[in-house]
Amino acid sequence: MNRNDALEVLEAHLPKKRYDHSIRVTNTAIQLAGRYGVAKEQTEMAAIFHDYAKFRSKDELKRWITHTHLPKDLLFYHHQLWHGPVGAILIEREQGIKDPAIQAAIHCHTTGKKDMSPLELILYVADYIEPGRSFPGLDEVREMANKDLVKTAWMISRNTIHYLMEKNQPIYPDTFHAYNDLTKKIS
Ligand code: DGI
Ligand code: FE
Ligand code: FE
Ligand code: FE
Repeated sequence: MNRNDALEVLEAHLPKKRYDHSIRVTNTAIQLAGRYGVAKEQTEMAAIFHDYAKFRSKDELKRWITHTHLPKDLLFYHHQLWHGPVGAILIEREQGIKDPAIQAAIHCHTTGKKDMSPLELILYVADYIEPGRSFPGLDEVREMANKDLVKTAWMISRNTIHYLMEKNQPIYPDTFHAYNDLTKKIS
């Protein structure tokens, strides 16, 4: 599938604001891919479709988790965490995109995980720093994204855990696994 076909498909599945976010994430991810030597085509597809399942109903997302190989512990956490794992499955079933690297990046884009590949790191980072986002501390993260991809992802996982704890939110294990693994890897 080329970029234009992919965007046309995406547009049919997302409201305008989320579609525009996806385009900004895609442009950001492609820049990072150039900087860090990651394949452009895979990066582009992963970014375009990363929020593909974001507007499915809670019931539908729950059904996909229940009836596929997806980890059942997701159901004990916030439904906000479900669209990545389900999206990774739906792009194959509905759009015929069967690339494990793309699917894995979409799967973990919200939480991160242990041992993320460069493509996975790029999507995780691009989703957080895309130019439409603004919150305290983001400038520092954007600056680091030009220098060190692992350190940037570490900052994001740390900020995310901090933010969730401030809100007394439960934290999914993969979010901690990302933080612990990245902490070991930063010098
Ligand atoms: O889909 P997007 O809004 O573009 O971004 P996303 O998929 O990264 O989702 C971000 C939200 O997910 C943000 O509000 C923080 C939340 N989140 C990330 N990790 C966890 C989490 N929420 C809970 N409850 N637990 C987590 O581990
Ligand atoms: Fe998302
Ligand atoms: Fe994110
Ligand atoms: Fe997103």
